[in-house]
Amino acid sequence: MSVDSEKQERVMDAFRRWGYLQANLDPLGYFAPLPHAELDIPGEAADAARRIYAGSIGVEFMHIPDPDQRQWIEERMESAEQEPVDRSRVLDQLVRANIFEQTIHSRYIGTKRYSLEGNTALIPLLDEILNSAADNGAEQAVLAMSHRGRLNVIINIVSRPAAEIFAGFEDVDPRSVLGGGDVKYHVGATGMFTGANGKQVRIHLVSNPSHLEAVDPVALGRARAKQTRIGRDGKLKVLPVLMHGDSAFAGQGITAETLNLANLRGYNVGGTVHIIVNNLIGFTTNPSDAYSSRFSSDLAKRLPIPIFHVNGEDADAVVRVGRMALEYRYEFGSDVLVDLIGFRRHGHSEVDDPTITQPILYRKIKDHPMLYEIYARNVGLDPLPYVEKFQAELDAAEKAGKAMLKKPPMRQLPSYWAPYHGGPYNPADEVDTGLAATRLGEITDALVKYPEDFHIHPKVEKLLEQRREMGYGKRPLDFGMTEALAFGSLALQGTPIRLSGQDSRRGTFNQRHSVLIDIVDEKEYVPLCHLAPGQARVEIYNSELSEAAVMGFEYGYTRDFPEALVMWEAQFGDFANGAQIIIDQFIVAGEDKWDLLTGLVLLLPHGHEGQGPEHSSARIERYLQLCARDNMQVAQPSTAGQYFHLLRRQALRKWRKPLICFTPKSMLRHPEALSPLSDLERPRFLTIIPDETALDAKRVLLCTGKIAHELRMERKKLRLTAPAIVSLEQMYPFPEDDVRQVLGRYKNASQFIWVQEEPANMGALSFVTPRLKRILGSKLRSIKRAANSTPATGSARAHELEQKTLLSLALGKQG
Ligand SMILES: Cc1ncc(C[n+]2csc(CCOP(=O)(O)OP(=O)(O)O)c2C)c(N)n1
Repeated sequence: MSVDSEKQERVMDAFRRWGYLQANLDPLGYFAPLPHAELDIPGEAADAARRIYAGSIGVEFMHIPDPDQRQWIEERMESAEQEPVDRSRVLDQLVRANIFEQTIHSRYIGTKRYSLEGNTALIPLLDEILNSAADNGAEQAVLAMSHRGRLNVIINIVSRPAAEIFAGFEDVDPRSVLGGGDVKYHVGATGMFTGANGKQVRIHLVSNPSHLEAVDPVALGRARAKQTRIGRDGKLKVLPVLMHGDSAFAGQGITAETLNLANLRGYNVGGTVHIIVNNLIGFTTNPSDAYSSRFSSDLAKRLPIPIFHVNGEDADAVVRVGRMALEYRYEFGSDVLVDLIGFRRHGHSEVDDPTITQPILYRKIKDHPMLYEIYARNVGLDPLPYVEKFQAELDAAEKAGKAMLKKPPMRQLPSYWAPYHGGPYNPADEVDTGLAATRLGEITDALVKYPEDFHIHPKVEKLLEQRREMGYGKRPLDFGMTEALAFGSLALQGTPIRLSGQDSRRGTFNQRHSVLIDIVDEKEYVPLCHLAPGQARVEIYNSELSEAAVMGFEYGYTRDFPEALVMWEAQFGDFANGAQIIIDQFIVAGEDKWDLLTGLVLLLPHGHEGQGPEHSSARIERYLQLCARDNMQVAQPSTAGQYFHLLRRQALRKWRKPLICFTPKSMLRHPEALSPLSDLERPRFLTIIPDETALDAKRVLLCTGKIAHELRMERKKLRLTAPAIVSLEQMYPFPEDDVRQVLGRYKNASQFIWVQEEPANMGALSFVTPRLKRILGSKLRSIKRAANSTPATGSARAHELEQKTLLSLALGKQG
């Protein structure tokens, strides 16, 4: 290399590294060029580099360690030949984006729509991304976004008829959604995008709640499920695109959790295209109060991915970035981020006055022309014919929308949902879940087998030997074994299994051992994947250490894999509240809000065992408070056999409802909770287990979970034959008929006592009390810990004392 070209290369390198800091990134001048000593270079070479790296595009990529990836960006950015842009198409889209907003603005004054104006280049950006995706083999795209510009995207990208949006504004059919439904800028939509190349991509815009960014992992879970269904080319054919707000992206922790999923084997989706629809404001808050770094996107630098900042008013540059971003995703299977920088023309919503908090900015914005006008002038096209054509389309759509008696759903569910239904519980949905002993023996053979040259850990070898005995009825079965038998039998019946959670492969409590690790070379062997040819897939993953993103991902997965048994497992149930938004906004309410079902299972270890306030309670009370209209199932199987039936029931019934399953910790292998093989042969899960040994008792103790076992042990220790101890295994839907029938068998009983180890303001007490009173009237009492602000004491000895008191209160004074 000559001295000159070496110097030129050094200059170029400085701009590759820092050029984005001086790029002309936003239409209203918020990002003043940041002085940078290394860029303070005079001369032609510097000017040329400046044009490339400090124009309307500023790209951050020098933090990417892989030289091939950096070089790819350099070549694309520095190439002398710019690929052509179809300016007529871009103008048409800008017109459509702008005129749609203006039309709604003028016809429905004072109605919220969360206008895209100021960032309408999002439409040509998405158009280019999807067009290029189709060129690269994409057949479907899963899109997620919040309120801003959503209606615009639904019309212009998802291609829903505008009449449907007008019908939403007219609120044509309020009775159909009384008490349910959702606002129009939250519901999802499906449609067919057609690119300039004539190719089509099926679009799924995911339904989402107000809670910003919560939909991110859900969309990725959906993409992963779709990709898995397709198989080998799945990642090619299904593209995930996540759109973020600038304040939300910087502020919401779930964005960090979601980014961290990118390269994990259980969650990879072949690269996500992220777009920050950046208007440099969040409601009334300026960026200086919303993020601690220069760019909202800075969080994304945790990944080795390129970040393209682009001035939203240079539509040609936006389109170019869209193409580069998409092709990068396909070239490297990597995430990529586009920071589309514009402004917000109106207040946060259209009923909000932004001049109160940003008076100078909004004086500037008031006189700022529409982007389509700027673009038409710059490229020398007359916008009028485009405007007139679209306006005529909208006028017709408005009439059609007003004429609609009922707002049509903006989406079609894929055909794989056809066999499943939600709605109220119907006993006719029940199916038998038991299996013959011979079949269980066959499955056991496959579960305990591993290759001959596999060096097994001696402890695991012993465990497998015990499991073999269990599977042949030579010793009672524990939870680890019945779970394996449930998974194995379902996989053999064609139900795919997916379980993820922290340390789920081995199991937090050393109980699962779904993956065997060779002690010589750490190779993995998963017996559940080698049961028989033609079996369904079994996937069990250790997740990242997050609750919200992983649970959201699994919820999303269920949305596109209804025939699979999909489970998210908490390390301890106490930690699930890190995902409270996913629980409240998606799992619990999705059916009522969006008519969308899920069969997701939450496995939540629960039980007071002296491990302190954060390792005791999965908060049964909270789930029960969220139950209404048969929206989900809440169960606590007290034996290994019950757990087997519950899991199989969830997969085999066609009723798709979330299952909140409280699972044991110390009881996983406890003799009291073990089951004989015959328990797996009986037909079904029992919603309530009677105490056959004490049918004459005068007092009946009713409980759920571990305390029933402890009471039984204590009763045995005290050599008592009463009281009766009945275990409620399913709390919701409350099995009133079964409870009535079981309790009715205790003819001599004059006292029924709900016994729980949780404090009075927690556990199932406040849920079961009115329901049991309906059956028992004034004969109902309760025994529990005193109400408290924390679920459990931090002292193991205090716990023991409390537990003893509970037991003796419940068992004392036999009447
Ligand atoms: C988790 C959450 N917290 C608070 C809100 C209330 N909220 C709605 S929009 C908004 C501002 C969003 O700003 P930004 O992410 O920049 O998107 P923009 O509206 O500017 O497009 C806030 C705080 C919310 N919807 N979700």
